[in-house]
Amino acid sequence: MKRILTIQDISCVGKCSLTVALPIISAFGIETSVLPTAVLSTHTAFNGFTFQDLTANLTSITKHWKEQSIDFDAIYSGYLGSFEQLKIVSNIFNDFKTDKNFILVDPVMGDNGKLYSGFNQEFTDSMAQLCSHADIIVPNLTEACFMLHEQYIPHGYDEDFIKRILKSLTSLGAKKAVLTGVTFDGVNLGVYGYDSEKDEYFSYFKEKLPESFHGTGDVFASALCGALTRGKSLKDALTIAVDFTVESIKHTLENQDRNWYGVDFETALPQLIKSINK
Ligand code: PXL
Repeated sequence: MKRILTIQDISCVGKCSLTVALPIISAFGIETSVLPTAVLSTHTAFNGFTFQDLTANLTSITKHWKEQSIDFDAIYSGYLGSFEQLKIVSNIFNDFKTDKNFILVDPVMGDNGKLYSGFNQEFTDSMAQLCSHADIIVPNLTEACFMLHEQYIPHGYDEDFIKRILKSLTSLGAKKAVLTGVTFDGVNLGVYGYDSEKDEYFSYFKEKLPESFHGTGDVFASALCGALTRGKSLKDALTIAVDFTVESIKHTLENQDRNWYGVDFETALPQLIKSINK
């Protein structure tokens, strides 16, 4: 069985980071190992969340894994809360990278032109450095613009702009970059990817749904990492991950009792499992 290591926080309530990555990667029939970086009562969009930093535990955990000769088919990092954690995760990449596995970095820092609570430009610069060690990075346009010191444009950009951003992202050092939340017409929303080794672009769009929700980036990145680990091509993996994210949002919109803080990805899991085994 394949094994993925995912490094991100536990937001106890909030349907994001580890509480999303674990079930989604497991649904792919992949063992999920976790390195929790912090425990928050909720994600940071709630008022008054608590935050217990786990930085001090990270190195002893990974040292033990080394002693036990544990390795991974992919390493996937998400939300990271401090400069020190970025440094430690970069060391973990060094220690656990092999020529058979890949590293996926989701530089979770913001959305809609704004950084999440606790982040600033200096942090996005350090995250850009972490991205240079990845095989594939999956920022949204906000995160990409902060990392590249580009003006964020909410809409009205064209394909040339997106292609330029993607090339700049791969110049940071990652071999492949995927931009999420791309829309040229406000009607269709999707992803645009670039493989710098093959000099190939990919895009995949679906009709934009009327509402957006927290945690969809984590749903997408977890599904993408799972699909790639199961051996899908980047193009097929992107299709699987976008379809799953859109299905999750659709189920959420159909749910009268939906909560505001996350998507009902759970209801879309059976379909995801079918799409992987097709
Ligand atoms: O969904 C990304 C995410 C992950 N972890 C924490 C967050 C967020 C987004 O706000 O606050 C703690």
